[in-house]
Amino acid sequence: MGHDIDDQIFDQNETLPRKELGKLQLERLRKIVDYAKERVPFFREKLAGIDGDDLKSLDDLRKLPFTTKQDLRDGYPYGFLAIPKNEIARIHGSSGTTGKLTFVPYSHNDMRNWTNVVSRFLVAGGLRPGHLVQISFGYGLFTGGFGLHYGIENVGGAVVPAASGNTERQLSILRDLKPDAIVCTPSYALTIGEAIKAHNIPREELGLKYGFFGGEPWTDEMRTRIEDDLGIFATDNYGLSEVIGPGAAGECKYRKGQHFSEDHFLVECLDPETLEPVPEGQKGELVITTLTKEGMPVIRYRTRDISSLSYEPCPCGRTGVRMTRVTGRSDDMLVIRGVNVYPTQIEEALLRVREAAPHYMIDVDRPGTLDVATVRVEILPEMFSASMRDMVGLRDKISAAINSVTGIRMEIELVAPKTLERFQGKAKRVTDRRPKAE
Ligand code: DLL
Repeated sequence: MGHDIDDQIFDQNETLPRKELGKLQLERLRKIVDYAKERVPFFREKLAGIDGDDLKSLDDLRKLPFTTKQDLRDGYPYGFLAIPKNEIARIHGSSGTTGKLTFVPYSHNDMRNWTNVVSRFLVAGGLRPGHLVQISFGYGLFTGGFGLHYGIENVGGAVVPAASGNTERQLSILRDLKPDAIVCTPSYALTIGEAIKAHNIPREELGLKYGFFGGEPWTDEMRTRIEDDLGIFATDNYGLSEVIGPGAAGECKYRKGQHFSEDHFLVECLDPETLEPVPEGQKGELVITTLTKEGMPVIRYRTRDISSLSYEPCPCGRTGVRMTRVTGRSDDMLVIRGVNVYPTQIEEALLRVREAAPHYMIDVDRPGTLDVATVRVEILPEMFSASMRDMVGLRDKISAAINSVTGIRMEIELVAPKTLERFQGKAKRVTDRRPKAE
């Protein structure tokens, strides 16, 4: 399906030769540093002694201090607002994984730029004028629904703002309106795929062609499953509210990483411990500087997202650096008996075992001195009446698959089909009951 997509490019900035891009970035970086200093007390203090003009090359970015989620929280509610209140066009918010809300104000220009960067990945992944798109993301403070909505309309597509939840109604919309594309989190796509199967709806009856998924980590194995279930070509897109929302980066049809919109977002990949750049292709934390944001600029924002960058040219002609799939947030990483494990690794392992459903939960305990990780996995309905021996065999198979991906043994608990929670937005799969370190 991806081969059918012609090589349309939405915005010529996507193909700027890297030298020119670098010039544009430096020019914008200088401006945003002065702008942020002038308008936001936090940056005035943090950037004391550095002016835009002091930045002679992009490497000088490393002289600038970081901004963290905690800094944004400390500035709640309006501490990072860089425009007069009556110039705000929209406010979104993010509660993050820990629950405390931060607000993100946009200027009218920010809204235009946001719409533009979302349009880029939509076109890159197959959206064309005239397509009908079902948006099954939440609409609200979450940036997913509104962000994609404006982008789709800007490309010339039409939107069914289904919002997330009420899976039965999602199916009616899919079946009756026959949208060309669907937008949601990968875990909700899995839930919808499961409902389609449960109703025995043939994929061909749906007419879906494309899926644009983002908002949470997922694996290539999960992509294959979703594509099979829905009969689509699926692309990944990345972003975070503090920076803009969806649109920071997205895949093209070659799906060899997500192209960053580097004319708007300057991205670094740093070792989270030393905060020094990691070599190209190696994993590190993405750190993003907004180059054009007016409402709430951020400088060297520590995303906590672990990925790697590739500057290799891409056959699509886009020159924006590509990030690999986010393995997970550094704060989602579990350290189990000293080994680092991401929930996506469990997903990858489970999707290799045909008889297991990709629905799982991870519980971590420390009953004595050692960590015990238990993965609860649903079996497929057709396995439900299998013999004890088959069940034991399946448990061993899952355990071996997890061991080969993560390098550690986990307890496997098989549970009946459709008993684990289904997600409509971002999945929450980990319960860590270990005592917190002091
Ligand atoms: O999730 C923005 C978004 C919405 C992106 C819809 C794409 C589609 P937040 O709610 O602030 O914003 O959450 C941001 O979600 O730091 C990542 O940890 C994670 N995330 C977002 N997209 C991806 C992705 C939106 N494609 C946080 N792959 C980020 C992996 C993702 N993780």
